[in-house]
Amino acid sequence: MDPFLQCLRDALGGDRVSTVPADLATASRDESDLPPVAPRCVARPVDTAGVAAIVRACRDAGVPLTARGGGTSLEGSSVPSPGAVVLDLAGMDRVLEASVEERLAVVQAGVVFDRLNERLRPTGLFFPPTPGGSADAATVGGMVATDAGGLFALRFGGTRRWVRGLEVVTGDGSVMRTGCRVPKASAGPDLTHLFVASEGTLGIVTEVTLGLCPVPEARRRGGWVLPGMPAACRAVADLLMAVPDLAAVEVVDGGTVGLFEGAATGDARAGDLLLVEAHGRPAEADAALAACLEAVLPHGAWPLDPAAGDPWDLRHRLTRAVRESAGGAGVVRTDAAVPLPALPSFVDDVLERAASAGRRAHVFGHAGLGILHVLMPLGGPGAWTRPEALGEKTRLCARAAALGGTVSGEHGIGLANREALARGSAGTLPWLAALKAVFDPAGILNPDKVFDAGGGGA
Ligand code: LAC
Ligand code: ZN
Repeated sequence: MDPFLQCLRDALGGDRVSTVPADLATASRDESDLPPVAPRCVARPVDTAGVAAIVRACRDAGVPLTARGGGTSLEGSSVPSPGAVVLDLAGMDRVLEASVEERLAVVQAGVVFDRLNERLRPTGLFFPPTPGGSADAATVGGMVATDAGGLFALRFGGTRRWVRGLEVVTGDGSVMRTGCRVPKASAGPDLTHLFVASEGTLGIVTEVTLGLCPVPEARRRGGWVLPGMPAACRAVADLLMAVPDLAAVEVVDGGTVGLFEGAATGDARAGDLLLVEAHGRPAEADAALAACLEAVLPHGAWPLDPAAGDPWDLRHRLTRAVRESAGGAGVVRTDAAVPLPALPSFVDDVLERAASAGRRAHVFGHAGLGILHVLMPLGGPGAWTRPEALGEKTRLCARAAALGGTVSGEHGIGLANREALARGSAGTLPWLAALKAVFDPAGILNPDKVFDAGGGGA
């Protein structure tokens, strides 16, 4: 028996460390289309002491460690580092506390987003960020690790805004608690949020103290067809002037809508969608929707056919639908964000270039935040070659950064965005690397992610 594996088994119990091929295969990939990397083993701790024991064993042996929540990363954050132990946190899924008075929950990192909100339902509170298409699998720990956003991040912010405190195991195996239970603190620099979006490179989040929000009394949804994606994007600033606290403003290009059989949008010119959701008291939400209608009409909006099905249901299924349309060949994607005034021309340029090259680009996203998902399928009709798609991704990320936006609005850096980060943030990377050395002196925590600009990435 490999002495390192024996050491992990001694720490956790034999049945909590697997080298079974099926387990290694599951842990070798995430929802990105990056090549799988089989880990050395999968460790399944049930408590913080178990996590700390695994971290210390990896530190002593110099073995990399990749933490895994729901495995829903789209950018390779949870693809194992070569030779890594995968630390599967799915077994740490308890809701330890929910306080209505304090509007907070204390949860273990492995609790799934949808399960948490189901558990919270009787309290009348919820944890708002809603990751598009993966709310049924994404874990709170993974959401913290990437500062996951989603459809309602426009009104409620991303995960970061709701994190009041953390329990973290750092790379030397120490257990640290950061933050507090109250919503506001001025007690020195903010260590809690240093770990948000760090993708398991600075520490392993084991417990999260989350602020919660009252469930809105009423939710009203509106949707229109717009004459082109640039027009849909131009309407966004007017919508947000009319109703600054809209919960969601989404756009979906007509080509992507067309992937759904029967998803007619009520007009032969069926096309580009602009979707909004307003929250509040019933009268407020109604008034918000009326104001939205007034704001979009001058942009040429016409109503959706109510018989054509729920566009929000379609919205949640876009990522998976595009993946299916690629027939297993994979998808290269971006989630770059640009300032709102640049959004119409950014979108126009993406679609124009794809059309003139005879390629299929699927463009949708959280337009209210300037976050755009551009998906380039590597199979099916209008497929891109991988080098072409990666070239276009590089160009779009550089353009977004040059416009004052960012290379990742919500999915994180992982493997697939690290070169773009390195190019766009050259001045800050040495400081980030210095921070990594403080929290992870042996360099074992997900070492090839975020900071390491070398090698490939797709
Ligand atoms: C979405 C995910 C992919 O917005 O971020 O659907
Ligand atoms: Zn998204």
